[in-house]
Amino acid sequence: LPVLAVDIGGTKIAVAEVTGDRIAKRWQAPTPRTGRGDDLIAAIAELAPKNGFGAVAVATTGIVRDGALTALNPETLPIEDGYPIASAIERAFGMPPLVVNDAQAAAWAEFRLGAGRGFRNFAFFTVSTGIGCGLVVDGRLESGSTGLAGHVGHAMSDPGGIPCGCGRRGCLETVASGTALARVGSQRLGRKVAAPDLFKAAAEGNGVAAEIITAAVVALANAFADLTAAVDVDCFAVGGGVGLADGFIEALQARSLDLPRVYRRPIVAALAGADAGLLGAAFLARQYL
Ligand code: BMX
Ligand code: ZN
Repeated sequence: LPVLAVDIGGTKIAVAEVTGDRIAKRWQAPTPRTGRGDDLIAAIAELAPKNGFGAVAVATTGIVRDGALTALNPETLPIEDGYPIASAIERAFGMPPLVVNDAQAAAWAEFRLGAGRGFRNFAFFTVSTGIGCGLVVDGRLESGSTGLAGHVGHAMSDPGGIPCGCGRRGCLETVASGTALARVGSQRLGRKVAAPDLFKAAAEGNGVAAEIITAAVVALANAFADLTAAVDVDCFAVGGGVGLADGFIEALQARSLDLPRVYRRPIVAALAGADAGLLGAAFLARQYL
């Protein structure tokens, strides 16, 4: 039987039927940003077929610990602290799901059959509403004892920077996420822009837009180097709406060439693209449920 896979992001929810290594069917809707976990479940129930599945797998933005979901950055996804997502999904679909952080799930999919295949240490980054990261070390997916492993979007990027929703200041996510690009872009261009508008403006020759994107690229390249120093990452794969925007990965690669050789590692696009979280959650469900 296929796996019902769900990916809850800060901007959209995707639901898919996963058969073997493939997505057979896929549905998508905007994430209800109401601050209530029950509204997420209702949105998922509306998208997904109710039966015909062998397992349910959920990848979600936020910290997942013992089947409960907490936002590290409530600006990326507003939700009650410790929302019991596993039991809510079980009530809606009649079976206990596997629940995992979205970037951790995507890292696992890329490691198993995508850009991370064959490496010993591998990192996946999603540059999206927030910045997520999943780490595979010595061939094992790291989640940590509290689910926090890989939350490199909250590594220090700018000590004098703005407060982050996580409670620190100047996190990578406040500099280089889609949310950050939209905020800084709107300020500096003097009109409301979303991240895609900023990329369009840069492509059309707007120097301010290009400068903002470069600052994000520099911050990410430095975070990659820090992580390489910490766990000797063999390869980085990048996904997410901003990460997969035209020219973004090329800019990261170019920037990494400015680093001392010891920190330079391959940077590639996530092969499963936007579906890596769905596939990774489905694989983990088959492995562990
Ligand atoms: C945030 C954090 C991570 C997540 C990352 C990418 C929350 C709600 N989320 O750093 O858990 O992996 O964003 O999330 O604190 P996305 O919504 O951009 O995919
Ligand atoms: Zn933070």
